[in-house]
Amino acid sequence: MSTTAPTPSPAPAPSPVTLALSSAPGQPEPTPALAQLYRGFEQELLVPLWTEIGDLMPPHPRSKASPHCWRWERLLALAAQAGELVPVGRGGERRAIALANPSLGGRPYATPTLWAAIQYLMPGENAPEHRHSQHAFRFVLEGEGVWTVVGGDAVRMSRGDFLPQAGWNWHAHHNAATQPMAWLDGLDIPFAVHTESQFFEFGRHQLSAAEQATPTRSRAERLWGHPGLRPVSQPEPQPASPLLAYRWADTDRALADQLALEAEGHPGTLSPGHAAVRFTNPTNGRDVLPTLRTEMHRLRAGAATRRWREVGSSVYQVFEGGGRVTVGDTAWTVARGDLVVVPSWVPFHAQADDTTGMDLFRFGDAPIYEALHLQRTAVDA
Ligand code: GTQ
Ligand code: FE2
Repeated sequence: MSTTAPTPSPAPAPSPVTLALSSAPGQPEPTPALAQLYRGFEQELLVPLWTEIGDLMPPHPRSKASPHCWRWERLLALAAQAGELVPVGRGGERRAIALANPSLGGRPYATPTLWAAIQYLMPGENAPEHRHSQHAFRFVLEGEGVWTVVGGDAVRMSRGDFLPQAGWNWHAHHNAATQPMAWLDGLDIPFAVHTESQFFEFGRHQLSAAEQATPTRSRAERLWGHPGLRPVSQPEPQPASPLLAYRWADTDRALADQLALEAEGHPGTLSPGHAAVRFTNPTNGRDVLPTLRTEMHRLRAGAATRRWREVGSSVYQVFEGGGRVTVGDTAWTVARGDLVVVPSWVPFHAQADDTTGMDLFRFGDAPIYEALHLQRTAVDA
């Protein structure tokens, strides 16, 4: 007969609700009767509004996230080390290293809604096929040689290219070059965590030879990548862009044209010396992904953005040039590749170097707020 030591009965769990008596304005004086009332609330798991209202209903958003800047040089060095030490394959899925906002408890969240990561693939490596409900994109700061295969369509990735990848599409990446390659991933992973809406499936371990091809132009670009021209066979609006690559040559020309038009005295720029374009879904003219807004901004040498704040958060990456970026009370001198996060309702301002100007890639969660009619913008200066 086996004997087991009697297990001591566990101590009663402390109530998750603890209410503090307060003598704040408008609050009753602490008395034994009031203390007893509050103990009654705790025991029944009840919380009165009057002790919480300042936190629950502030006059404007007060983000838990902090403004922060990550240096590309450091990210790239660590990603290269990971390339030597950590294999990429089924299970871990991706050699992606995420920015963790210093005020979000060490979770891999750049902001409360946005994931931003550097992904790194060694020559000849394959990141296995999978799909997830989270929406994603790649933005390429430098390098080439990786193809991302979305729904069997191999899409080249080169410097300055923007590659959206709507949720639930199968995707894999392979490096067909002799050099390692790094790029920026943006996803709505934290948003999906908070909304408890995640789905994920593993795909095949090996792509077919045809899918491992390295065409210059993807099928998606051949069908959808013609400015102002929609295939008549595709009349239905789609919730996310079917165009799988937005090439740097096109983005660059659009920005250069805005600044040239301004110099000739014509409208086009967002504010003096500040050109900006948004990546859009060619089937409906709206944001490229249902949850993510993505833009490229160009500041002429010495020019500055307006100072503005918005509901929702953003991540900026310096693509070229440099300058000074201010978020709330913090300012950084930034150079190519550096990343800055802007929490909700914290003012943003950028000023380009006098000699180089500055190109800034931006992504944010604005479509979520717009869909719910929660967006607000204030231009401070
Ligand atoms: O490349 O498929 O940074 O699924 C995070 C999740 C990249 C990807 C990330 C992902 C991917
Ligand atoms: Fe993925």
